[in-house]
Amino acid sequence: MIACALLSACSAATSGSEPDAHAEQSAALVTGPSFTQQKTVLGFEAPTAWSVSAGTRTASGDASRGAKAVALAGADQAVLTSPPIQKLNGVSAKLLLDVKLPASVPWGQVQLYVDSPQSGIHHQWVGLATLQGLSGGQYHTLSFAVSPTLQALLSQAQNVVFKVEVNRPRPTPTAATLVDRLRFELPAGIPDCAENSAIFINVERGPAFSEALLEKVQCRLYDMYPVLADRFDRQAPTSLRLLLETHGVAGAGGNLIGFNVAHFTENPNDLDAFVHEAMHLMQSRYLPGVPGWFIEGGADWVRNEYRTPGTPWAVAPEWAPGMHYRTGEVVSFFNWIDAHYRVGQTPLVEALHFILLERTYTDAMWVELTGVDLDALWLEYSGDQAPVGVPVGQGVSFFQDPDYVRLGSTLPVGEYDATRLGSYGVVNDDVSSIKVPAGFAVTAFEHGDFSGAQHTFTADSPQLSVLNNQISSLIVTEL
Ligand SMILES: [Ca+2]
Ligand SMILES: [Ca+2]
Repeated sequence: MIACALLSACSAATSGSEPDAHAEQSAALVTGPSFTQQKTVLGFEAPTAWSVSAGTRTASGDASRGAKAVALAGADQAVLTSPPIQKLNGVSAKLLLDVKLPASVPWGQVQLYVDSPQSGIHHQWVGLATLQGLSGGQYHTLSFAVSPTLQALLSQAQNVVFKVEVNRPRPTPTAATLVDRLRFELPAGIPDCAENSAIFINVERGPAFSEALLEKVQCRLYDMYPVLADRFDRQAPTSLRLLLETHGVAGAGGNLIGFNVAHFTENPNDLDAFVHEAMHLMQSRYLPGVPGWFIEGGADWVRNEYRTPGTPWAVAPEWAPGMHYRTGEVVSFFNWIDAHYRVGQTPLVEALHFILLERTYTDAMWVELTGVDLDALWLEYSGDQAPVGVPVGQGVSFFQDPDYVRLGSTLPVGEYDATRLGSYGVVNDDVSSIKVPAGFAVTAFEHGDFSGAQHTFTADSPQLSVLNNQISSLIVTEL
């Protein structure tokens, strides 16, 4: 199943306030499977998770990669010890480490060890790299060869501990040596952002696309997919397929994300669309029957949470005519629910997400999570302005799918342009069946302003033979 993100991924609305970018959740140094642990630990993004044998180790913002490095001071010799990493990814023939000395040293070296007693690795020496001759004040990359035997062991090992032993004379007691970015060397052609990643992206090339932009696309996924997987689905796929395509905007399902090269060539700042698509992969295990608007709206909500500041995509800040939860634009609605009905609790999207991994969707879930039913929430959110339809049978009913499946709304006599239809929850260009009670008729139009192709329906139509998925305005009359 490919969840298409046409509506949400391509709406680059510039109006409205720009919500603060959500501070990315600090990656979990947790027990249990983690998509972000290796990157966080070996990238020294949580430097204090490493222990030190002598002197001090503090977090430094002077990083060679990411936001943080570890600063060692106060001892000529110190051993940094990592917390255990549950499962190593990307094991290769070379380990690399970045080191920055305060000044060049007459002697010194770094030695690397690995340890995983439960996997038969007992304080195994990996190698030594000299610090002698390196200039101070800048990062240098040290290299340690990993033997084929050790590679095989590490690929299977659990709870691997890294030890970095640093020996060098200190120019002054307070001058710090910075250590950052321990990683396995990546195969040629894989962007740096993939280092220490728990996922691997297979790019399936198609139409021509900028290589620089393709790397940015991959990096947005390498950065964000593991964060989303840790938060939303620890069982999410670890091997992704990235397809270059020529249609739509982007879509995702299973372990696949496709995107239209033309859209991203024209909108190179729309990379957060890949956060939306990555969320769709977290939603892949939903039981059937989840409304499409929640799948799209939930992915939009997540995209908004991790939004890149300064990019044009923005959510509508509040209800406005033309909006209905069924037609999209629900991020502010979800935030409003959190602020009014879930104070101090898990956000609604996150809570409902985990329920949907276990149970078939029902409208009663809104009552379960908020105490109020969905339409009542929507009405309150809109300040009692959201129009509501009439009961089925007292007007013409419009459904998104054939055979009267997925009711949009039942509309009384009146004229409904595109905006008004949207306010009632009738999704533009998606009506596929209509129920017309005796005494009613409806004239439907191709365009939103009562123009273009038109057709008058005077009886039930379980599968529209004209204007299927094309209706954008309509006039309901009583005969
Ligand atoms: Ca770092
Ligand atoms: Ca339809």
